[in-house]
Amino acid sequence: MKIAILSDFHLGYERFREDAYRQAEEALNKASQTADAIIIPGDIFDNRTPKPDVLAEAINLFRGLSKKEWGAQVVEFLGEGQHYTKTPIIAIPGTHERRAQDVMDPVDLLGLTGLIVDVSNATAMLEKSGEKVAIVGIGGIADERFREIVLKINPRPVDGAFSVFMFHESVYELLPFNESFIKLEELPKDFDLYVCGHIHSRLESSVHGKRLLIPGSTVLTQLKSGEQEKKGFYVYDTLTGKYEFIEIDSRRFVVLEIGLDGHDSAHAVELIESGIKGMLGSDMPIIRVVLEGKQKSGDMEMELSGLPKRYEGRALVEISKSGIDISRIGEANLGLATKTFENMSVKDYGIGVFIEKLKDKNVNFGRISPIELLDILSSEPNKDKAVEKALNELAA
Ligand SMILES: [Mn+2]
Repeated sequence: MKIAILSDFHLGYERFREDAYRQAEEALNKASQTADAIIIPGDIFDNRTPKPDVLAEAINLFRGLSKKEWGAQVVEFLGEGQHYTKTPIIAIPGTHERRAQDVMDPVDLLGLTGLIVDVSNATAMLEKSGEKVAIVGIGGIADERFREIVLKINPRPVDGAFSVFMFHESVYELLPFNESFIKLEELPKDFDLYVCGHIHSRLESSVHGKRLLIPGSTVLTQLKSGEQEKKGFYVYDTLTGKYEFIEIDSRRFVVLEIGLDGHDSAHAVELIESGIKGMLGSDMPIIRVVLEGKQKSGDMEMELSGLPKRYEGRALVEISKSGIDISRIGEANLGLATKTFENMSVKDYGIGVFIEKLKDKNVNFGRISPIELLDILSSEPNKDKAVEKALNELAA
């Protein structure tokens, strides 16, 4: 049986809403042409309570596929919930869709429509000409609780079937930021294949001597340098153990690293602009400019804030100042009236103060940096919404 593994569509992701839809559509269509079944390890939606028009996007994506003649069919369902279709599109909710237990999440809802089969804490048995494949799923949950859930549920492969364990979690060896992440050796044993979502870059590893495949997201969300590769999905053949990564036509993303050391602000702005111009094309790329080091003199805050607007329609430009040297923040306590941070913008000064405060409070960041957190908090004019967004990111 050929199984396509597609993940993290993030439908409704505000910033790149059309990309999220179009790239999910392309991945699903391509997958349906090459595979007998599709499995989706989480984050179909960007939000746990998507608006009706986002739900409509998902319904539109899956409705056509449910009418297709598939190589495999769902023949049995075990565990929590039930299935309402034989169409072999099997999914779990991810961390972005997670809601309290016994409360409907949007993947439950898709399951109810009979467009997909939700295997959160359940197993779907697929069959194709006598060959059986079991998809055993655990829905996305806070990283620190996953270990306990695995022990409690104790997912097991199914005798006589090629068994796939599908989950949506941070794994310590792949993201060594936090001791609370599950380790590869702690994942349930004896499965034939392991499939994980959550991580937005494509990764391959092994668990208990078997393959672990992480296809990455179909849409760009984190703007990390590892996301510059083409997006796509895996197709795994259960009979041969062979698999391939199939690329989709995803929007181009480039990270431009610009060192500020020794440059005055006028020269630095010139460097940034010529870098951006070198990356332009007819495809309207997303360009993240990462500034590093310490500029010699001058303030370029004004020029920088005008850049995204200047390239509107030609590129989506984002400026990251997280690499700027703010080592002199300590001295800045002397106050705004002194000259000790004349080369530093008020925002950079603010970032320094923010980081110090967070350090005092021993905040556990998980996967996002203090600068990213500050960006989230300052991107939203409504205070409550900003806090909600930040908490969602911290929990993601
Ligand atoms: Mn995700």
